Amino acid sequence: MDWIEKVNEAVVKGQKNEIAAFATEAVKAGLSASALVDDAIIPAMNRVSDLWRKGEYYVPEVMRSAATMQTAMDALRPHLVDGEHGKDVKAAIGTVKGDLHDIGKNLVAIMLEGAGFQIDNMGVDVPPERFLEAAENGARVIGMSSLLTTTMEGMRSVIELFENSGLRDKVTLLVGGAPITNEFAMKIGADYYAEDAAEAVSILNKLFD
Ligand code: B1M
Repeated sequence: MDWIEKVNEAVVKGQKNEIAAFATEAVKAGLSASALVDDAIIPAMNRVSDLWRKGEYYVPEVMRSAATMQTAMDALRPHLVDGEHGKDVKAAIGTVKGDLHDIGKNLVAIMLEGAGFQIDNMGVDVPPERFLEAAENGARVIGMSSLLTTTMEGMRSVIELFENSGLRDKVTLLVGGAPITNEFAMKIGADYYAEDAAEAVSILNKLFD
């Protein structure tokens, strides 16, 4: 089994205790950290998302793989900094006010980080003002996640705040989460809707290459 396959399998299976050693050994063996992210880690998380959608993975498996991916990214970060992967684009991402779901949002954050974006992961239950503050501090992408029909309207409040602040044209507003649709995203005035983390990466990569 080569290193790409080994790291990919470890993320899919959630081998959190082994992954840092695998990633470090792979870099020592001559693989670039960016190749590991692009060819092993991101495809692994896409596989995890597929398994989740098919009902073959449940929340604990998804969380285990997400934690494994986070550990791999932590181990690879020193090798990615200033590498060919780095983009000079800050992206701030958070789960909207009242909502505590963060597994999908963290997946999006980690995969954007893997794609070279500088991530400000603001966590969960993020008040609208905090999104604006992130833009004032230089974020050019504002990502909002919501998993509840009772909190998704909070995205509209964030966008209204941007519209009234003079900063609306300075940021790309991306929204996602299980109850969100493209129609809803357009209705509230977001720039983009992404169905999953891979689509979020693909949209932002096209905008900031
Ligand atoms: Co909650 N929960 N939950 N929950 N929970 C749901 C969302 C629910 C659908 C379950 C159900 O009833 N079938 C339901 C919502 C119903 C609705 O609103 N219509 C629900 C409910 C009701 C609740 C509570 C109210 C339950 C209660 O207390 N009575 C409560 C609310 C707490 C709160 O937020 N204030 C609650 C609590 C919880 C836990 C804390 C127990 C836990 C969260 C743990 C955590 O996140 N740390 C939890 C969980 C785990 C779930 C389910 C089972 C799984 C969510 C998940 O992590 N999915 C969920 C049921 C379900 O979805 N089938 C459910 C895996 C993850 C990879 O997918 O987050 O969809 P997802 O992310 C995807 C995409 O949506 C997208 O990319 C990811 C994939 O790549 N995406 C983005 C997400 N954000 C994006 C942002 C982007 C782009 C794409 O750009 C910025």
